[in-house]
Amino acid sequence: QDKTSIMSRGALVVVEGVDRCGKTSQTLKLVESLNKRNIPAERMAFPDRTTWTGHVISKYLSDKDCKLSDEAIHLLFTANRWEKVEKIKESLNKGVTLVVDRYSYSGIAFSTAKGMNFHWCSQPEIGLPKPDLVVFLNINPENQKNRPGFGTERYETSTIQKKVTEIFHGFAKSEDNWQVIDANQSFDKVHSDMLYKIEEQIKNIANYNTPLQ
Ligand code: DGP
Ligand code: NA
Ligand code: NA
Repeated sequence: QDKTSIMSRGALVVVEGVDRCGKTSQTLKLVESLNKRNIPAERMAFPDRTTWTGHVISKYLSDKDCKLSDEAIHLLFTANRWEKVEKIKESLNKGVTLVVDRYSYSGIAFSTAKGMNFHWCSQPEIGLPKPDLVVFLNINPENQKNRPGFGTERYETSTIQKKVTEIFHGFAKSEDNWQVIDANQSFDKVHSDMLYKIEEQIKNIANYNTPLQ
């Protein structure tokens, strides 16, 4: 049998959570562990600050005098994801699993947290590849406070983060692809919990030949 016909596509795995929940180090470690197990995997992060839209987003986040309307910046964050769709599909079709640090859910949650309309915010996300699995790193506010402090970027305030947490909990209830991980545990325990969920997902895709939505 032709090798390509039995090769399964990669899994699209998104990791969500508030700032300082450990997403960056966990996503890096996950890719390392998957590769060690001979599962091809790559990390991706949104916003990608290296692209043209990413430059504007980075400026907006770091400079409070950067005046953009809420709608304009919301659409730029979304465009930053749309820029990567071809690359996402290409990787998955090659059999590479993608571990993505933030996605549409952050897009909707952070904008809704500042008072924008949830429905309006969701519309431009329609049509982006649907993640097979969203891992929500759920950390309680006391533990978030004890981790190295907030930087100076916009949104790094406890009011915003608290609202974002509530919106993420809403997704965890309403979306069928969400899994909640207790991010208050040790780094290694959080890692092994995440790895277990991801491997389970990869097996499912291989067994049932699940198409990407
Ligand atoms: P990060 O590089 O992951 O720390 O993200 C930068 C900040 O931007 C962080 O506070 C979360 C926020 N953010 C990430 N994605 C989006 C998005 O799509 N829309 C909005 N409004 N904020 C986002
Ligand atoms: Na941040
Ligand atoms: Na990050």
